[in-house]
Amino acid sequence: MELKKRALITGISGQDGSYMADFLVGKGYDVHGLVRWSANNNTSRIAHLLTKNAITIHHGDVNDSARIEAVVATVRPDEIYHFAAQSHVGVSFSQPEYTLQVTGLSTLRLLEAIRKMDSRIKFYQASSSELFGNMPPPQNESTPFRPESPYGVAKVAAHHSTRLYRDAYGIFAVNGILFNHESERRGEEFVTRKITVGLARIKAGLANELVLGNLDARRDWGYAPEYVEAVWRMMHYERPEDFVIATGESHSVQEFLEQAFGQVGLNWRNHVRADPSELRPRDINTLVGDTSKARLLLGWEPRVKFPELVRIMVSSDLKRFGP
Ligand code: NAP
Ligand code: G4F
Repeated sequence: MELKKRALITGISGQDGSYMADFLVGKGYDVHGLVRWSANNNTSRIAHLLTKNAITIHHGDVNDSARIEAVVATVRPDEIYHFAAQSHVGVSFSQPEYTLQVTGLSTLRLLEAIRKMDSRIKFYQASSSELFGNMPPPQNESTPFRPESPYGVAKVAAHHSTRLYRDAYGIFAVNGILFNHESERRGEEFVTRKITVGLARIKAGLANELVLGNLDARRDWGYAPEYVEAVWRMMHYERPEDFVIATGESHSVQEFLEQAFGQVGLNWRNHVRADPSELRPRDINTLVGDTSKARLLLGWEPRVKFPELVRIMVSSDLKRFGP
């Protein structure tokens, strides 16, 4: 009988970690997750898995090397999916050092644990289109990095650490350069979810306005559950390589507003106030991913496109706040 594969997911309580857990449980994996301890419940996105005892939780912070090594030694995973991060780009400007610690150095800590303990453990690094900054679109695996935020700088360090440990120690370590991906589980401080929650609150009479920053920024927004499947496919490709994952389309924040408010018959201009307090010292104008490599080598294609993504998120939040 073949033994179950064992995976360790850091950031399992976040958007991507929770979808990765769903996906791997569905594939029959023995799934373990790292969760930072909190006196308050921070596991709402994985509650459905916890109640079924479908996953095992280990408490720990990715800033704590000793704890990371202990968890890796206890779990002895075949695969590590490293999603834990301070993942908010705006917050990284006010907390740059902390972001570099959590988002940058945590990758090195995990890679060191693998190198010391068992270099056969496969490693996934949640790399990001933030690496590219304002390099001209479309961006692909050959586009140079020029990050425009402390978060982007931290992700560049993590990206190169992953590549270096692959080259230097032969570890199966891959970077998934994922463009923005959203869902009904997206954190409420990211612009798409801020819009759909804000809209649902306005519709329910709980708020009058929604305050946003740069409405001209263009992003390549995909649907998160599809992206974790791409992640799994790159972890099972014949060689460890880096892949861009995106939809190949970009839309502005204003287009997201038009689409979301339009779906419930409201005019966004009557409800949205753009405020300089929400602007960042630097921002990225346009991200559009070129996924030719992932299509060819992984056979991966995005299915949910922009209007459908907005519809999924709007209808989920309308249900949550509605009558
Ligand atoms: P998310 O929802 O913000 O999830 C981040 C996770 O990291 C949460 O589970 C959080 O735990 C955990 N975490 C934060 N600091 C930690 C610490 N010090 N120790 C242990 N755990 C910690 O992010 P996401 O959208 O799922 O993204 C997942 C990863 O992909 C991140 O690395 C992000 O930077 C990267 N990424 C995301 C996108 C995107 O569009 N979503 C695109 C490219 C790359 P709590 O629940 O306790 O906060
Ligand atoms: O939703 P956002 O905060 O996402 P951002 O900065 O693109 O970062 C996300 O995607 C990255 C991949 O490219 C990930 F690596 C990262 O972890 C994160 O998941 O902002 C999108 C755009 C920005 O241009 C921002 O300035 O929306 C603009 N925006 C306008 N008003 C706003 C707001 N962003 C936020 N969060 N809140 C606003 O009120």
